[in-house]
Amino acid sequence: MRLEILHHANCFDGCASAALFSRWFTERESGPVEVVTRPVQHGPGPVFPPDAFQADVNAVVDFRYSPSPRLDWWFDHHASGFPTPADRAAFEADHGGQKFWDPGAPSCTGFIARVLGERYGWRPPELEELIRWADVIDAARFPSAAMAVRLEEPALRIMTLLEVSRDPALQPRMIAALSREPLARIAAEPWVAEPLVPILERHFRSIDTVRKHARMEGGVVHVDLSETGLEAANKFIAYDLFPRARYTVVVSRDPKRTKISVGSNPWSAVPRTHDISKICERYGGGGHPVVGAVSLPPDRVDDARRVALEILRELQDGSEPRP
Ligand SMILES: [Mn+2]
Repeated sequence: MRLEILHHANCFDGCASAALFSRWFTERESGPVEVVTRPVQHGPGPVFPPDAFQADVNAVVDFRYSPSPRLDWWFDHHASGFPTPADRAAFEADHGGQKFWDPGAPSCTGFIARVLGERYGWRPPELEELIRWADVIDAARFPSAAMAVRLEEPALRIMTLLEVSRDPALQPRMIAALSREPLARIAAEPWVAEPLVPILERHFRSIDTVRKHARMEGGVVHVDLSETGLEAANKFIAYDLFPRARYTVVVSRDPKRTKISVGSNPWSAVPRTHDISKICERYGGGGHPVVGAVSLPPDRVDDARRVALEILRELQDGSEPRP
């Protein structure tokens, strides 16, 4: 039997979700299961590859819903899990008991663990560490910005490699490892530790780049990385540099898209008053109440800057959240 899992790409929670689900599924099946995992990325237009949902069993985890009749299992926790009202209606009308959505869950991994525990009595004690870290990472519940910037814990090193690496072999290999090995052992493997050396060097250099291009206005840190050659930066650097910031708005660019990333400072003394997924949805993006993003084609940097400025003004002190 062939199981294909589509998961949120370059994301610790997406990969951990695929690891957890594949572990449960293969333990439950009596015969051999060939597990194939495929990363999928948010973006403008159709997001599922045309040849998706062709396996014997098809699953989507930590990623948006598809009304395809060939989708067998679905778990997601994104507030923007349904691209259209018709998708939402198709989900509501599905009573097969294999599609699950909880926008309040801190991570999709934790959500899958809860559902499989409650429904099937499945509790894998050796994967508790993975589930706990997915909750910490995906909900940005780090005890400090410094921890999220120093990247010393094995889970945070794995997170960094998954977010940055463009090696197509990495995510399937990592998912297989996450489904059965402790995080410290995985992080010490040469195929993880070696590619991380230049990535961590770049990360520590990127702190300087962010410092140079960041400014804080009205409690919002605005960073424009589009001309720096830096495709992305750890989102907590800004909060480590500006502990009093409430929000960040970052413009970045890679060969495939221009992106506006919006975040709220989890350590802010002043509570968050805006729903970031709602703001991003107005520009065709999405995410969670605490963090979200808008993607545009790579040549629309000027539009991205304009969108970033509009979001910046909306988030600044003294401006009221829009209804
Ligand atoms: Mn997630």
